[in-house]
Parts: sequence; structure tokens; C-alpha cells
Amino acid sequence: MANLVEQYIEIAKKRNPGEPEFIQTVEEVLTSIEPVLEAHPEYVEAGLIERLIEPERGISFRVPWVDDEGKVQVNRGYRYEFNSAIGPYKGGLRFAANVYPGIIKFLGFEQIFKNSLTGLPIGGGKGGADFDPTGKSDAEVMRFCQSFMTELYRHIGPHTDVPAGDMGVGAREIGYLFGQYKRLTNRYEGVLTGKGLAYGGLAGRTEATGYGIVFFAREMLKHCGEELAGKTVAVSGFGNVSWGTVQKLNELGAKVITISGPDGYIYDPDGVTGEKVDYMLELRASGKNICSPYAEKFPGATFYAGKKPWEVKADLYIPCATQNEIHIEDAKTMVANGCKFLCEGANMPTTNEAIEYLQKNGVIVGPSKAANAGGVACSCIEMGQNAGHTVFSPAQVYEQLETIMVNIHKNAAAACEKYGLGYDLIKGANIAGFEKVAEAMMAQGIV
Ligand code: 2IT
Repeated sequence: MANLVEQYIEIAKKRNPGEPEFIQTVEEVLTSIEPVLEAHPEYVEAGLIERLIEPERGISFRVPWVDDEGKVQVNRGYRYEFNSAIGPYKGGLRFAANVYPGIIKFLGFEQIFKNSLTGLPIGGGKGGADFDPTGKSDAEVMRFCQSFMTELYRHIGPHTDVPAGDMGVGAREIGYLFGQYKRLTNRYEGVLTGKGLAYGGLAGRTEATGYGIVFFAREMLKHCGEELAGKTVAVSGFGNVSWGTVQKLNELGAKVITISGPDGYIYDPDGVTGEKVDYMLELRASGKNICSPYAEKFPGATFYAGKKPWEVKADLYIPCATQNEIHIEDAKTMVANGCKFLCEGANMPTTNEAIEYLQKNGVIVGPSKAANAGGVACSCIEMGQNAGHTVFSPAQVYEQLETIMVNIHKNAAAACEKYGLGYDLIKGANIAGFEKVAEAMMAQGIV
């Protein structure tokens, strides 16, 4: 069977040259589900894996727009509709300079299993553009979003494909995208999630990803007989995901000692609390994508230029910035510092080599596709709210979110145990996410 998995990985490599991020997640997932394939030879016979690693549809399109100087700019937009076995394609849009098919496909592939883990009826997809919003004016962002939607609208819909935000796509961008969709189609419907509260958005969606990550981390610790209260936590990033994570960590009595940006990291031994959490939003709103001003404003904190927070000793690490921010050297530092827990907030923040090293050295790793699934879970609740022409209260949302996160942890833990893999949440989450998708794919025939 190992041989077979290697063959599938070879197929993925051949078909997707120059896309290492996509290959990385395919390797992680397929290696994990090997025992499931062994137990289900009918999956192999049905070509299920060959189909799973090939997106159902991928579109790439020109996004022309005019900047504030009157100069024409051309970007490239994408939407990969990966798998619709259990529901309409669902997943965010990422606007970042480094976006190319390998990034969108890795995110889309991860989204299949993440969305399955939520227990809700959503398939996997992802999109975005190689557009860097840093330093752009509101008017430029609006013109870009309108041009982007002028192509995308024909591929999406509330029963077809429902995009949301990701890096570089927040409330402002979703607003402009929604406005253009409505204008083009003359339809007021739940085609995007992460909308503002005034026009169909869900209370709590902004903080849902971060809150969910902390609920998941709490369950991991609980499983190991420990509790979050009193723990020191090194968080990376200062965007939406980190912001929600920091808030909930504070609420549950943990102490956040780092945040970070592309420019370096902030070490704050007094804890990132109160007005400092609000300041994360100000940093974000500045559009400069740097965190160093935090140390000027709060003198108890120190800024370390060009470094990542993994050199700081902490009880728990929660990377919330971007993919591949923890490499093997970082994993070695963490282990040397006595790290016991890593809970991934960002999508695929840890390289496969680093995960292997951490697990071999007894670190419990919570995988992003399980830990950060609270965001997309709340997106699905937003879809339900829109379809039902109703409004849910924050309390209704938070309660569902917590239940969903507890269940994801429970199901991932049960899945690895079922296959005799101990408490390996990486394998458990991949298996639990895969099982439902595989069952649905088998029922629907060769499509
Ligand atoms: O990575 C993710 O799960 C997201 N960016 C959110 C996707 C969504 O559809 O809410």
C-alpha cells in the first residue's frame, strides 16, 4: 500500500510541476490515509485518489484595473473548484503577491478535508489573485475587486461555489466583491461569506477562526491532562486569525507573549492584553503590514527584526501567519526549549519535515485543517442564515462554534485510535476528513 501511495504522489508531482506547496499537502494527506485505503480496496479500484487529487475545475483569468495614477495594471485571478462530493465548493480568496496555482491548489485541497471535518455540507475550493493589497488605496482595492468579480461571478453562486476571505481579503474586499456580484446578477443571495453585519454577515464570523483554534488547543491540552489557564503562548501573525486567537487565549487565562509580522516579531513578557489587542487592529488598518510600531507604543515589549517567535520559550505555540513558517530548525529550537504543544492556526504553517521531528520528540501537533476549521464552519452557518432569510445572535453562533470544535477534536482523536495510530491528530484529522468525502464520492459514481 505504501507503494501505491507513492505512485499517487508521483502522479501528483508529474501533473503539477513547480507547485511544491500543493505536493506538500498531497503527501501529508495521502500518507495519513494509507490504512484507510488498505481497509477499502474498492476505493483504489474506483480511482478515488486519482480523482481526489485532480481539481474538478480550475479557472485562471485576467484582472485588468486602473491605479490611482491612471496606469493600467494586470493581475491574474484564480478559482480552483476542487471537490463537491459533500456540498457546494467553499473556501476563501487570497490576495497576496506570491499567489500562483500551487498556493491556491494547496489551499483548495486542504479545504476539502477541513470542510468535511466541520460535519457541515460544504465541498472544497479556493481562489485568489497575485494582487498585493499592501499600500493600495481604498479606491484601487475597489476597482480591483470589481474587475475580479466581473469574471468570477459567472462561476459562483449560493448552490455552486461560495467564496469568502483569506489573507488580503477582509470585510472591505468582501463588501466590494458582493456589491459587484449583486450589480452583475441582480440577485441578493448568500454567494460570499464574511460579509458585514449590515448586509447578511454573521455575528462572530470575524473572530470565529481564532476562537475555534483556541477551543481546539484547549481540547488537545485537556486530552493530555493539562489546562490552558496559566500557560505561556507564542503566537505569530497579527491579522484576523491571530487577533481572535489572542482574545480567546486571554479570556481563558493563558498569557500571549509574542505576535509577529513580515518584518519580525514582538516579545511582550507582560502579555498581549487589553488595549494591545485593539492595537493589533490598528496595525492591520495601517495597510503597511508591519508589527514593529507595537514596541514603540508599548515600551515593555521588544521587537526582533527579521526573526520568527519560535526562538522564544513557551508552553504552547500557535502559528497564525502563513504557510511554511515553521521549518526543521525552528522545530529543533522548540524541542530544545521543552515545547509540548503546537496548534496550527494558519493553513499548513509547518513543513512535513518539521512535523515529523516534533512528533518524534513527543510534541502534540494540532493540524490546521482541524484547528482552524471554525472559520469556515461559521461561514457555512452564514450560508444557512442567508438561505433562511434570518439573523442569528452572537450567542447562537458561539455555542455552535464551540460544539463543532469539540467534535472535530473528538472525531480526529477517534479516527487515529481506530487505526491503532495512538493520539496522532495529523493522521486522525486527515482520516476523519477523508472518510466522509470518500463515502460520498463512492455513492456518486465515477464523476
Ligand atoms: O482557510 C480558510 O478556511 C478560510 N480562509 C475560510 C474559508 C471560508 O469559506 O470561510
